[in-house]
Formats: sequence, structure tokens, C-alpha cells
Amino acid sequence: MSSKKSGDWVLKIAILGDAGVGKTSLVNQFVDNSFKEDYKATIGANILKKDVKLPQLNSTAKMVLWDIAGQTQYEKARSAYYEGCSGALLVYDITRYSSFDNISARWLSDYRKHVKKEQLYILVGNKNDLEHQRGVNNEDGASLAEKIEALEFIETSAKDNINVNEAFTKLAEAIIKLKTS
Ligand code: G3D
Ligand code: MG
Repeated sequence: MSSKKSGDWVLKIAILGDAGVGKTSLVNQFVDNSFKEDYKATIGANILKKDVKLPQLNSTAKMVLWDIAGQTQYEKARSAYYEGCSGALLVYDITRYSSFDNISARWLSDYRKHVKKEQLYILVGNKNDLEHQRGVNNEDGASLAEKIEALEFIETSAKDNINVNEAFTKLAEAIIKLKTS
């Protein structure tokens, strides 16, 4: 086991998923601990950085979060987004089944097309504060995560700040564990 010291890790993470699933809200909640109801649609990519403590690994990592806009007109810019990418959050909206379908059909295939090395990503079902509007079961999320060999499956609420830190931290930990094993 290598003895990495604080700050040794810089992880570029792509945040992927259909427009409206809550990518920008998740990233802002994680970085700012705030939730704004009025975010404008992201243009291109928003890049945010956050240093995270990883007590389990006795380490810290600088996460460089690429919040990618889902609009098709930016399709051609995607190879730049994926360059040097250490991992991804694949995000769907638990109230919108089509966003769940598109994880495999669109986002994972896009990621695989561009990232040829390790395939390190977690599956995130966001908006779990909207239980009464749920359209995707927790079990369906878990079985998709297994099928696509995601490192983790987690349901979050960017609105209520549920499991947001956990999602990003688990991804960072899993990536570093694999790279040091
Ligand atoms: P995107 O970056 O994936 O396109 P956004 O998604 O972060 O812009 O969020 C899209 C909409 O979903 C926003 O609402 C936002 O407030 C809402 N949203 C994001 N995360 C959650 C969540 O966890 N729970 C709930 N209830 N809503 C969430 P508007 O109305 O601004 O379009
Ligand atoms: Mg956005």
C-alpha cells in the first residue's frame, strides 16, 4: 500500500446525465452547500473544484468537477470533457424513467466511447425527496448499477442535501483505492 500524503490526488470527474436530472444542483450543493431554485441551463461545461478529506484512506483529493451540459449541440466538445477523466457520476432523476433509460443508452456508451482506460463511475438516482413522484424503484437502480459494473449506487437529493457528500466522496475513495491497490 503506498503512503500518499494530502493533496497528492487530483481527480477529474465528469458529471453526466440528461438535462434537468440535477447535475448542476448536485455539484453546487457539494461545493457550496447551497441549493438554488433558479439555476440557468448550463452552457458548455461548468468546472468546479473541491478538496475532499478521505479519512478512510488517510488522504485528501482535489476533485475537479466537470458539469457538462446535456444539450446535443455540445456533442462535439465531449472528447475534451473526457480527456484525462478519472471517473464519472452517472445521474438520473428518480421521477423520470427516460432519464434512467438514457444512462445505458446514452451516457454510459458516450463515456465508454471516450474513456478507454479504467471505467470508474457511480450511479446516482437524484431527487429522492420526490418520493410521491417516484418512477424508478430503488431496486431497479441497484440492479442497473450491478449490470453496468458501477462502483456504487446511491440515491440523493440535491435539494435536501441527502447523500450528496457521500456520493462524491465514495467515488473519490473508490478511484483512489483502485489506483493504489
Ligand atoms: P441539470 O444540471 O442536470 O440540467 P439542474 O439539472 O441542476 O439544473 O436541475 C434541474 C431542475 O431540477 C431544477 O429545477 C432544480 O431545482 C431541480 N432539482 C435538482 N435536484 C433536485 C432534487 O434533488 N430535488 C428536487 N425536488 N429538485 C431538484 P427548475 O425548476 O429550476 O428547473
Ligand atoms: Mg446543469
